[in-house]
Amino acid sequence: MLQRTTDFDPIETAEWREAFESVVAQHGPERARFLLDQLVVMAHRSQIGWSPELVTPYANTIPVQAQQAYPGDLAIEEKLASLMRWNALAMVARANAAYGELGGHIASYASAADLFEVGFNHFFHARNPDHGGDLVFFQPHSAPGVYARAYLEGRLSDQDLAHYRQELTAPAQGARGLSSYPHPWLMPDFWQFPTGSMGLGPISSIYHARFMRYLTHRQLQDCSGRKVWGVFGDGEMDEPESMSALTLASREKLDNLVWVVNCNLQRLDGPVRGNGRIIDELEKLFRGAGWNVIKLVWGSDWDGLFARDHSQALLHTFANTVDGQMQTFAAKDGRFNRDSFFGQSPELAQLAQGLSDEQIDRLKRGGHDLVKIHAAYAAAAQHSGQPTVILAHTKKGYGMGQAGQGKMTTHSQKKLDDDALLTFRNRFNLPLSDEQTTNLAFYKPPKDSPEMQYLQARRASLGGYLPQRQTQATALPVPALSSYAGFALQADQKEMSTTMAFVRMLGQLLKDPLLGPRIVPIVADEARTFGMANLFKQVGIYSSVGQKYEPEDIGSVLSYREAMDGQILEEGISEAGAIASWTAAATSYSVHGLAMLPFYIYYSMFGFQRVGDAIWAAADQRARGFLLGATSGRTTLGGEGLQHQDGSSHLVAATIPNCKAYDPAFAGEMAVIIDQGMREMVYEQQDVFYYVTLMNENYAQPNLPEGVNHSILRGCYRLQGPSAALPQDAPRVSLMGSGAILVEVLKAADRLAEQGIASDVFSVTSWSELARDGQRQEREALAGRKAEVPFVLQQLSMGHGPIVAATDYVRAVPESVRAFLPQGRRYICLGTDGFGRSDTRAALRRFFEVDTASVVNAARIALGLKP
Ligand SMILES: Cc1ncc(C[n+]2csc(CCOP(=O)(O)OP(=O)(O)O)c2C)c(N)n1
Repeated sequence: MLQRTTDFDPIETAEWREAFESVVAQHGPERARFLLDQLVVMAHRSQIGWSPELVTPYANTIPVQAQQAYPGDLAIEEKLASLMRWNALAMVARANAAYGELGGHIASYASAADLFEVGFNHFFHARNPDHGGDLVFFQPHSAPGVYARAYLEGRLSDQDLAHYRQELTAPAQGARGLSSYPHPWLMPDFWQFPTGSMGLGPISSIYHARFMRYLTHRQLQDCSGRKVWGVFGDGEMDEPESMSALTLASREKLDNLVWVVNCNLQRLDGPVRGNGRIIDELEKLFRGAGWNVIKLVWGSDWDGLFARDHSQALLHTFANTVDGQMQTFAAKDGRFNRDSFFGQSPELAQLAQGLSDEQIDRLKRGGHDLVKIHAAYAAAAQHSGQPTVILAHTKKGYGMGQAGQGKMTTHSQKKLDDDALLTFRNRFNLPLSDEQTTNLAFYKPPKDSPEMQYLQARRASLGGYLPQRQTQATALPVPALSSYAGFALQADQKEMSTTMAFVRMLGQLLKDPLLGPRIVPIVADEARTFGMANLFKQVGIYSSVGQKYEPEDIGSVLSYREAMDGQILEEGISEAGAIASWTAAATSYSVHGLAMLPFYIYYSMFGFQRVGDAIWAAADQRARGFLLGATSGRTTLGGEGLQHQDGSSHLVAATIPNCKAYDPAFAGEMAVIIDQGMREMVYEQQDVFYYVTLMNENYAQPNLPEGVNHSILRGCYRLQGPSAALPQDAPRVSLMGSGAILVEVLKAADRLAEQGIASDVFSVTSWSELARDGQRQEREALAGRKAEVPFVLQQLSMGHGPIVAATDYVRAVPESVRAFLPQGRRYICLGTDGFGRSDTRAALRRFFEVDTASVVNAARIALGLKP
């Protein structure tokens, strides 16, 4: 907004202006800022109802005179960018010409190409022995552009490009298929950060930047001099995750973080803010959140127009032009824009005099001008004390002409007709014959051509190619189980909850001289709930500024201690933030070459259910770490009711291929699982992560039987056989139980024995591992290969008669093993389907029919006895 009210005394206004200009001219900007600050204080004091606008005029933040000389060869860089535009376009169009179903995007990269290229040529530093490397998050549907660059660099072949989105068919042609979006799971030596689900890239980039500070402050690795760059969409900024950690970034002064928001004003269906201006909206939002904001709105051709525009007609007009209209200007030609834009006032028409229609057509937006982009990136890179966002104004489908530039439908355009292709070739001066163009031939200049040499030299000076995912990290030894979990293995019927046991183990592990410092405990404001307050004192809570206050509880053994080298990441009430934080730590082995081991403990309901997509992305990123779903179980968390009682997380966990999920009943079982998880993740360096549910119910913890460790890890073991007091021919059932419900099952076994019924009790530690094993064996058999007997079948064969399974999760969880049980034995599943509610555990277990009496009843019915 340029002015708030009508100017009724222009002479007075002019005097104020002149006074201000003379201060700037004579005493410089610092003095000017000082005076303005004074005026602001006065304005607040006199309560005139004024505070400065957060939005600046619709123009570049960096004035022309502050631009550095361009350090590169503009002609060559533009030529290279044009080639990448072409190869990216050809890649998508070819895939869709062959198979219309493959999809892909042309218009997004067309808008982002220059933003990427300035980064690649001048800023994005690769990791090599001398430099830890920058982290770069790419807009997902611009992936073809990143492949197009890797092709010119010689990292991908013609054949690879020809197999975009054909990961399965490619190998038969001697090619590697290229994944649709950045997926480290699918291209583990290439992509580092999955961004395909909008909003997760932005929040993840913030927590990665913060984690680099954490590593530095804890003196584990010096990450100074490294940056996190993220190119995101303006539509993407609508996702709550994109926005939710902005203040964390500014509070933590993350000047190692630069976001470039590609403001092409469009999203998939239409304009992002047809009736407003997204750049202004984002400017206010980011500035309000404490970020350094750089508007990159107009290209260099506009500099002269602004300089001649003494009446500020351009700024007035922009202030009254909404994005929907701006998009129409992008979609139309110079003739139209002369009439419709410059025709709006005599002042504008005068500015356009001397410009041909073609020149008007080619007036660039800031995000397409290498010089302006460089100036913005350089300013962002040098800025200290705040994260920076660059709001880069671009055109969606830039250069696609009538076929797509600024069109409502451009996002989904995957094909261009011959005329459109030839126009594109001419527009970007591509060295292609008509035939090559209409055949969508990929183009790579000879190796010794100046442009290829330039391209290689630029990357060499920035440390190598990027993106490039690395995996070397020194393996960490895991201490002996007995050294930290003896109390759990030999629990001697002591009463405790598995949560208490876990926290005690964690406290011990943190003391291990080698592994301890690499552990990252993460909580989302529930450390006290889980009994972890003692860790505040023991290892401290990470704070980038230490502790500037005397805590209320100073002197107490559990006092709240924040420290620069604190180890706990206390994320506050943000599960989205905490899981992003966990992901940063869990991928440190790859991103930083330093294995870290995060334990994120949270209310189990607020994990897979609340941030399931973020966990899916972490799985894609090959995270290694522990997720601990605490206060778990629909009936075990008695009083909290419908939105807290988790009955489904194990169902979702089972769908993530590299997630191993366990629901142990006993502290000893849990210890064995944690031990194995640590071994697999930090010692053997497997790309798996563990989900373990923990309960808050106190009950007697038995000693772990001898020789069951292997079975615990595979998913179940026989905990006890039939009572010796019963006759050999007594009716017999098998009872399976997991988590806290195993305790009900054990009581049911006693009750049944009193009724003359024998039982074998199986402790199920992981339904999903049992089901996976069964499915694996079945696939082997179907493929005509030798299959083993499913593990659950092997185990159950130790018992006889019908089988009753009971869990604190929905029935679908135990149902998942039905196909792999011994034949001819009836299988009844008891679970907690339905909405949770508040009451005592006993009442809830009665209600959901997973209590002792329900197990007894199911066993009798299965045996054909009266209830
Ligand atoms: C969570 C999520 N929702 C929806 C989509 C589908 N989608 C992919 S790209 C896109 C539009 C992106 O618009 P914008 O962020 O403005 O980027 P542009 O392509 O315009 O540069 C949408 C809705 C997605 N990938 N992720």
